[in-house]
Amino acid sequence: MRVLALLAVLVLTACGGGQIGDTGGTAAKKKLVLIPGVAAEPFYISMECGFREAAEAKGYEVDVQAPAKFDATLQTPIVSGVLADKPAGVLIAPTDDKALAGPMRQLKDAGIKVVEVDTRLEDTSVAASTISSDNEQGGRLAARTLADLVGGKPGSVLVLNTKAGTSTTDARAKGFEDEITKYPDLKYVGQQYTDNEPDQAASKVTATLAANPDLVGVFATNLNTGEGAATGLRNAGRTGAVNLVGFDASPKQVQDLKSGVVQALIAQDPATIGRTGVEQAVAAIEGGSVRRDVQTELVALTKDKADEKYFYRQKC
Ligand code: T6T
Repeated sequence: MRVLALLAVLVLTACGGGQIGDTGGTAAKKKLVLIPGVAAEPFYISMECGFREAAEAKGYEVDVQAPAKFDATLQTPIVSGVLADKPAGVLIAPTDDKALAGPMRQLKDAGIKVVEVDTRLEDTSVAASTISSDNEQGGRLAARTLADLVGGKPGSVLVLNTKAGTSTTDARAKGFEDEITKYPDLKYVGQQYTDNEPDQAASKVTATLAANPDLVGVFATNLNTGEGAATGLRNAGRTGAVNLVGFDASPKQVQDLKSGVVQALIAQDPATIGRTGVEQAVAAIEGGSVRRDVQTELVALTKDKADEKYFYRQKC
């Protein structure tokens, strides 16, 4: 009896003090790591705010490690470093829907619960849960919003995309392309990739304007392309004449919306993506019920309808 009691004390001691479970001999830390797509960017900063708030409320230690650029070759070594640290869960926005599959599978194989936040892998067997906007629907909403703004005037329409292989922006472009065909007066001139660089977005807008003087609308599929497209229209002296619909709601994008350079923004809810990611990760770690897919809200903001609760943050 005494021996059993002593054993029970030893087991409890080994599992206590911020440790949980046992993954192959080493107890996992009661820790969650967030790996955003890129550092110091308002969409991911807002996500981080929701992540920190929810993780701390659940009593988990937190860490955030982001690549300096939205680039799979920079994000991959971060995933490998986190694997060595063995947290209980990782929330990650994979910057490429194929290239991150191997590194993320290594996390899963080590017993770490993986939750995708925002972007996702093509391979749906790695993550326990994915929290994201309905991006295809967001692209459709952008097309309808742009067509309404143009108001029946015939002309060309351009999509500025980021990098091929980014699940979210690829889905937005697809939704837009499908929907814009319903407006025969609008001639879709195709999508152009910008490598998620604002300068490239700016120069692609000015080049498209030179080749298509009848340009009446641009859909920029994310924050950087939107900020860059606004610069392009400014440089060409065509702000207001060409309707610009962006995705996301950074402080700069909101300022451009208010001053009439941007006509509409499709805003996401990154803080809720971060918060819900924590809830799903903790459920997976602690044996609760996990939802494989969770969709968060999207809303179209215009100058007259721009509630600040949708604006992204620069700091928590
Ligand atoms: O639009 C967001 C995010 O949803 C997308 O996956 C990548 O770009 C952003 O982070 C904005 O820059």
